[in-house]
Amino acid sequence: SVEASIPEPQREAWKRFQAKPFETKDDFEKEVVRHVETTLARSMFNCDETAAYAAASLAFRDRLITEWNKTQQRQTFADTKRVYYLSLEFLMGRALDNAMLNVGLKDVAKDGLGDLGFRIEDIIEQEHDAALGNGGLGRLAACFLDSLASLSYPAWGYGLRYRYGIFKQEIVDGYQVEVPDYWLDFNPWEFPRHDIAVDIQFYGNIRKYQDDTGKTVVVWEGGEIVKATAYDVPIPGFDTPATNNLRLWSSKAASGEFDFQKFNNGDYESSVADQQRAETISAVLYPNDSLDRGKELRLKQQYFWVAASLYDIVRRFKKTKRAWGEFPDQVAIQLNDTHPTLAVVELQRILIDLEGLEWDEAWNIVTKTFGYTNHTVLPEALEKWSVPLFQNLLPRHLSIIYDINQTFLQSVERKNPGDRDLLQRVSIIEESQPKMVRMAYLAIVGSHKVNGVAELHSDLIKTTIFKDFVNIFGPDKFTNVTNGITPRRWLHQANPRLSALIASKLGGLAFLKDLTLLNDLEKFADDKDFKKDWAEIKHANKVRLAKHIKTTTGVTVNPSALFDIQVKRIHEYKRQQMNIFGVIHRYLTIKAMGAEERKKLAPRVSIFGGKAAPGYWMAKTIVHLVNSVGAVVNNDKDVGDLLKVIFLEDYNVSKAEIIVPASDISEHISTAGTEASGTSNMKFVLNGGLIIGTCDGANIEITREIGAENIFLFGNLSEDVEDLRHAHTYGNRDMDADLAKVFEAIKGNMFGDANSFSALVGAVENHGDYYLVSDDFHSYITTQDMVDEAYRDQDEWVSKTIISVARMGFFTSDRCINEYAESIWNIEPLVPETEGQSGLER
Ligand code: B1H
Ligand code: IMP
Repeated sequence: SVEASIPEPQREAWKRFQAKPFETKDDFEKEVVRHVETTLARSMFNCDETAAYAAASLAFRDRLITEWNKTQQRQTFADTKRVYYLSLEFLMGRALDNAMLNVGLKDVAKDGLGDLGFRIEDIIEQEHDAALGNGGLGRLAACFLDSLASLSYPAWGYGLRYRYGIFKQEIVDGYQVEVPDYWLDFNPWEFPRHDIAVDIQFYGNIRKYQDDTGKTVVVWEGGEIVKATAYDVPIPGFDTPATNNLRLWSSKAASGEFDFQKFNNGDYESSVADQQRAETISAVLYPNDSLDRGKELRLKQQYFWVAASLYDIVRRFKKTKRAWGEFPDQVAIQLNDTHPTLAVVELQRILIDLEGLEWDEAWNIVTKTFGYTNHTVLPEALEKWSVPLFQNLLPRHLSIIYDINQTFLQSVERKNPGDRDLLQRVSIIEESQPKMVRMAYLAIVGSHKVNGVAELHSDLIKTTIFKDFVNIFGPDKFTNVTNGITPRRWLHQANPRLSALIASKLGGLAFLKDLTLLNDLEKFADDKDFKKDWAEIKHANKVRLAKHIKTTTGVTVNPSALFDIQVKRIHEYKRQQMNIFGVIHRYLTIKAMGAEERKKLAPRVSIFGGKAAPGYWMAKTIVHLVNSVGAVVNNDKDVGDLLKVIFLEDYNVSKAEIIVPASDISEHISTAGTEASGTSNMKFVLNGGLIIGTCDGANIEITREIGAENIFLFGNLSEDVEDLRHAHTYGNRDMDADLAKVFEAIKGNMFGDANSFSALVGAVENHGDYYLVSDDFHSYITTQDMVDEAYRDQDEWVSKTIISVARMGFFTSDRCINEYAESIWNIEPLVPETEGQSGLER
């Protein structure tokens, strides 16, 4: 064994003094005090909440890293296959609460902090979100890490350590303003690994020559070198000591500091500029959700991260001294969208240029290793890189891409002789001006499995954007894995009282690891006492959100009103514009009502939240309209509590944890066929809210699971979208009459200068209404009326929410990860002996 290679006395000393994770309150307090006094150099006289947060976090971090070391040793000894999840985004949110709950020591920490004079809630609040992502795609990656660790899979996440995460959103005079998110001031959750550093090459030239044996050798030389340094973030599993790792790369100038030559020549500024240019690579997360802008720096980020990660993965494999042919038995790599597709090319380059394998042997290894997940069919989100840009930045990779494409097209040609059209359609190189590299096609050709993220979406990619590839590779290469969410964060952590109530009925917290156990709740759907507790918890969550609304916006909302929530990135396809048009319609309707009619109306609070990409002007206009409508409606005495319109600033993961448990109804109303899955829809239902939505993404499977009687579906179906759009272009349609009245109100300056909103109105009225707002408007508002109607019957409503929660077991990310493990990665969990001993009753 490996252990035997260390001399006995040394082994003894290590064993004697090895770190022991704290378990008791006293030991926790001892750790906190030690960190306050030594790591933070403070004393009990100046230990404020920030310091207490830092010290508590460091105590947990130490504990996690000890378990992490053991987990790594266990995996190395067992010599198991590992999966590597490559994602440019990990939207982790806060870590302390999650670590305390997953490790099962939140009560210990609560008492310990209490002894030291602090309230645990205040300490948790000190943490800055780790917001290294835009929205659903990044949060999915974070939920996957939680499930991988909780299920004890040998898994690593690889990403970029952005100095600035997604910008902070401020609303100033009704407009979105972006403020940088400098989150690394103090981050107790990361371990810098200055010993793990990789040199990454850019630019330069390629030179070919024949070696002694006559073999052609290619070298990539010259250009510039940037250094990648690893920062590790431990990922605790729930109810298991298994602790995985998220490795984030940070960029630095290769010399370590700056160019001494320049410095000594007195050119201090330019030597520092070189340094800064290198650091720019990992400086900022691109804030475009579902939009590709083709910037060189973004391609640099992608290669930097992919090359560093592959170097690390290959290094780890080489330590096993296995033959290259066994690489796919040891390594599975998942591409989270096309952003890491260069990994396919980089691995091929390593194998042929550096390790001397033949092309075919190398390519066979590559395609067995990779899997590719597609997250969108929106054309503007499909990545393409210009060939000239590629040629300059990564000359060797471009030449390998040409070779991959040639081999691929030859095989297509053999099976479809003479079909020039087909060859052009599927070519990895688009013959445009300039030529472009189509990254999704490269990802498909370089992987053994391609998956979509919900059933409808996976069907759509097979019949639309990737249709030709299904014919070429056969249908088995394409599969579906419906997204999921971790119930640890999105129920247990975000909604502790609901989690406790459920546990009291199911005999413990085991449902958090087997969410189908929720099924047993269904028998309480008519239990009077249970329903009372259930409704009381929802109300308390609404009170909490109402307080947050009051402190952040100054608006008072009535917690007994129906809370109608749409929080997600602002995008035309997600149709926040339809929602706000519906709100205006409601406002006009109320204004036109008599006092008697008004009494019958259910008071409503319409809550919006989400960031617009800084360059997405139409999305920013939507934010502006929502705020402008709020300013009018919320100050209209005549309307009072019947309607309030709230825009919550700076939506992020920790705010979602307050917002999600407080919804009565949430909106998932994308144009059919545009939202690949959606994951917040799952979170809202799991927290006892109902949803109003279109037949899109995972809404369809949610309906299948919870029953059509428990969801408010409306709108055109995805199969009709194309025809409707076609009809619009030929002017064959009438504007919805209610929507026309809404537009009249906007144009009459009811919400301020109509010119500010003319693009939004014009998109529907005059520019083809690509997102079918007018087509769906009528069914949207009549369905909203049905929501009002249903909400009046509170008894029935509460039963519906209980039944829905009981049937949500399918949407745990644990199910999802098990599907990936079995059908794509071919990996097994490596369960530690002490797993499941933290006392969850089953
Ligand atoms: C999703 C993205 C995305 N799909 C490009 N595509 C990005 C594309 O920075 N970029 O360049 C960033 C993000 N994100 C989302 O993925 C889908 O829209 C959701 O429907 C889905 O639930 C989520 C997770 O699968
Ligand atoms: P969805 O697009 O509504 O399915 O939301 C996806 C998930 O991303 C949310 O549930 C949040 O956990 C997370 N998220 C955090 N910040 C944002 C944001 O600004 N926009 C969208 N999603 C966000």
